[in-house]
Amino acid sequence: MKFSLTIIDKPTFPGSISYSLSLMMEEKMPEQNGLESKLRDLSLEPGQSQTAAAKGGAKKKKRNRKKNPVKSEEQGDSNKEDVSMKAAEITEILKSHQDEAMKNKWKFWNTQPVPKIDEKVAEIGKIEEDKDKVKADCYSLPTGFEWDTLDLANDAQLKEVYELLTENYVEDEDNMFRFDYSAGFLKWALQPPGYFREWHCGVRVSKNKKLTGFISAVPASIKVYGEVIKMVEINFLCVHKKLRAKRVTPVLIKEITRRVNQKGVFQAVYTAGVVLPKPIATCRYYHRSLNPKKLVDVQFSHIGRNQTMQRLIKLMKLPTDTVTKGLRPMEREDVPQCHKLYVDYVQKFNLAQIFSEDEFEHFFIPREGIIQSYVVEDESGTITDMSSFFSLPSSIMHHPDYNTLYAAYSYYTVHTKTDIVTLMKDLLIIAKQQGYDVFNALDLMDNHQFLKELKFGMGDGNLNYYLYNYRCPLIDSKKVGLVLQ
Ligand code: MYA
Repeated sequence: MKFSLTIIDKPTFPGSISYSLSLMMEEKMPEQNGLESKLRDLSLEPGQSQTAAAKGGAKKKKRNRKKNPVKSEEQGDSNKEDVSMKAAEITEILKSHQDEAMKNKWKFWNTQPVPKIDEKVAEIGKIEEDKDKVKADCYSLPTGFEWDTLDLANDAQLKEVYELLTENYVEDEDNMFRFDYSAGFLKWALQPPGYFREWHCGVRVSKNKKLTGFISAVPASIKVYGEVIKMVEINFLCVHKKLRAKRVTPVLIKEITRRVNQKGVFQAVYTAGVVLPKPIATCRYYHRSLNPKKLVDVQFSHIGRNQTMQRLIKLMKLPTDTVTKGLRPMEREDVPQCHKLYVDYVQKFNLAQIFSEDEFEHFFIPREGIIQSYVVEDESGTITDMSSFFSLPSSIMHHPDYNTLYAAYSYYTVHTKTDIVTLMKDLLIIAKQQGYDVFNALDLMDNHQFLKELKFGMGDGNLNYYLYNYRCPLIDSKKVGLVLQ
């Protein structure tokens, strides 16, 4: 399919990042890294800086995406019976990446406890033993930069993280869309039960305190095949556009690793659009148009050659009302039942998050504009099914009429009694009623059972799953039961 394997077609590996700057930042002076001039740029007033960053972004971008706002085909992959990605297929993708990946020196990643890009992994377990002694002081940053632990309970600091991400975070490869996680979303994702402030790790310009880098970790119990391991989820790695390709990333990763190790945790899970050493699973994005006219207008999707706008609108039209009896928003009292339903259900996957009841409540209780969860309650008061989606808009960067693409992202769906197609169709209807333009889903868990039937189109983005300091054989997308924000 045209959009499905763009990473193969255009493998813009981190290898295309300049290797002339080969040393870690701590090993190099800022002058050598070209950071001195970057520092001057970063002293600009916020407004000026934003414009400059936007200009920088106009250059053809490295394919450095995560759950990127990707363009989709409207009709879906209608000839495919099984839309999920198999281990054999993943191996195929990785094989085609191998040449590129072999060219890449992985100067940083080769120093880390992760499998080599071409390594065949058959065993399951830790790569390196837990450290007895963890470095007490922070990794050094070049002169002119300093670490800061962000306090997301402080609205001004939360706004700084929001602004860094909204101006510099993940874009599609044509620089048309950029994720616009809301401040409320960031608090939801980054302050679950048991979170540590120290794991909200920022880099500032010393002189004007401008936030120029960020990385985060939150605690999570992750089931990998048969074992449940206390890990962290790493997310929201971001380096200001003006500091790109200067080896800031390895320092951020080493520092967050140190801070996590200090709390006695030595494994992590993370996702990225880029291929790094070495994915344990690769999932693919699918998109269901809810507002096809806007999606075509903003070039998120395109009308096929034998298609007209009118026909497309008709094709994507949804009923106005849901049909599942007993479908309603999740409430606090539902948590014990839903939690059990969820934990029982995810056992069948090889990669899954085992939420505690508190964590479950935190992540699933509806929050307006952030997370929506629905349950199906039968006549006896038993919850039989649940489904949820989170709200992750993207900025539309250069459009005269539209600034924001409203996207709902499928989170977790557990179905025991209700047919999954019926349940998800109702979720699409709800998302449409709430004003979303598109409903996105990965081909993981049981999602392959509804994607085709409900007219999801295959996107051009893959999402790779990784473990840090833990190895395991490749996992089919159908056996992935983990959705990260
Ligand atoms: S994925 C989302 C990542 N963020 C974005 O895509 C936002 C927009 N882009 C940026 O902000 C920058 O381009 C980033 C790279 C920061 C991505 N994950 O500083 P550099 C390697 C890991 O010169 P830049 C998410 O949040 C690259 O291969 N490594 O590069 C999960 C090279 O290493 P090597 C990456 O382009 C994050 C080195 O960085 C990524 O200026 C999980 C170059 O550094 C990437 N997405 O900045 C992080 N992209 O020499 C890992 C490039 O080896 C966590 N690189 O090729 C590991 C677990 C840690 C905790 C462990 C606890 C126990």
